[in-house]
Amino acid sequence: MKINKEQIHDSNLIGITSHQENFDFLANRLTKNGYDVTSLVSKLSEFQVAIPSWALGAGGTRFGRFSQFGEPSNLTQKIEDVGLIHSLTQTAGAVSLHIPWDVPEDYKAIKEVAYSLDIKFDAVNSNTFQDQKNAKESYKYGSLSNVSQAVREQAIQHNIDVINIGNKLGSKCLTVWLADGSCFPGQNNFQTAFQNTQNSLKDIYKGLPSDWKMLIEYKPYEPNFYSTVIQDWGTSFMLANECGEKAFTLVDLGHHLPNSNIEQIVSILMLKGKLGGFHFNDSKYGDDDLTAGSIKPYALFLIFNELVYGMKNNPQNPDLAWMIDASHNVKDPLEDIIQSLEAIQEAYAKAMLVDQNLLKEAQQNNDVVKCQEILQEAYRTDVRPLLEKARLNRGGALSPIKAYRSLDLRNHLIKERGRNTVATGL
Ligand code: RM4
Ligand code: MN
Ligand code: MN
Repeated sequence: MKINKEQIHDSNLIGITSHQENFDFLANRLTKNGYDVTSLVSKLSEFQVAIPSWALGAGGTRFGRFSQFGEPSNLTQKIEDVGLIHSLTQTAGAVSLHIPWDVPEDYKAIKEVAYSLDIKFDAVNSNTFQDQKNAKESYKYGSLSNVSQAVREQAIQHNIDVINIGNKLGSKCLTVWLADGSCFPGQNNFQTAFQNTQNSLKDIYKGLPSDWKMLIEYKPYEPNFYSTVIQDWGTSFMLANECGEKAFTLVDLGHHLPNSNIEQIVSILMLKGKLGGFHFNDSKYGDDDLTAGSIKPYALFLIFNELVYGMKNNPQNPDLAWMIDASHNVKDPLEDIIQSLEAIQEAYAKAMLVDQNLLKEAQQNNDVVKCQEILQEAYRTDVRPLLEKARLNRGGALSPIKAYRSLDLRNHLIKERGRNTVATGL
């Protein structure tokens, strides 16, 4: 299912006057304070975030899963869902595939669907945390770290296969997240598990095309509850360094122990030129995969403050692969993703308002109060009219959620696909 520009345009009519008033008010104020509003808006328009192919259906927990109805039941439909989100938000111009959940059957056809919707193929993700159909070896006791060479070889080969699939689609990046670890003390030899992982990653790295990147994602626990081989940014950073200059660390916001200072991690990785990618979500306790900005919006802003600083001051760091990595147990997945995109753009816009020169001066003078004032002045600014303008300029919706609802898109999807369809994913 597709929506056209006219439908979006019509849905914008209701709010357009008050948008213009709000925008003029904010733009005047910002211009008076020395900001280049046109450039802020165009930076927001350029900022695109990939949607993971596994987040378009309902997510479940180990206690069960409740369908959201009308879910995409094949890759084409998943890309069409990303297309819907992108038409409304103009911020989701890429999809990130998880293999083997989403192996294309007909590459040419899939590419055509994606291009017709202005969707690119971002990082491809390997999966060695589940056993694959008809696989010879099992990942029950780990994949790249496994004590068995045969298991490690199968997992390495899977990653190479994923690179080949990505290559056919125009992707330039492989993301590796491992569930490997142990549930009980003594189950694993930490050093052996680490060394096996390092060697396996190096083997995968050898298969990486020259213009590709490899992103190594860390996570402290789950599904293993005693130890995880790639448990934190330091471990990922070490492994990326061992692999080489095309390997980087990927930060998933939900993959930290409570109260970790993620903005500091982001900052130092960028200084070292090793931050490669980002998975957005929010959490209260663990890897909750909730809507970005729904629980700790100030933390998201502080993270973006470091990202904006790094993108300006750290040319040694590559362009980042941005992705939403969320799961939707109780919300319509498309609405949830739209809310995440809004929160991401909002945090980005606010971070761009931080007066870096003034902040530096206040830091030099150890003026702690002033430092806080500068950050909070930016954070407290209602930047939503800038986001609206960025969307309108590209033919998107003034309010993507309102448009999604007024166009009754979920019911159209249910009519088209049926009620009890189930998307592949977790
Ligand atoms: C993991 C991790 C990975 C994602 C899987 C589905 O917790 O966040 O990025 O691919 O979940
Ligand atoms: Mn992730
Ligand atoms: Mn996760």
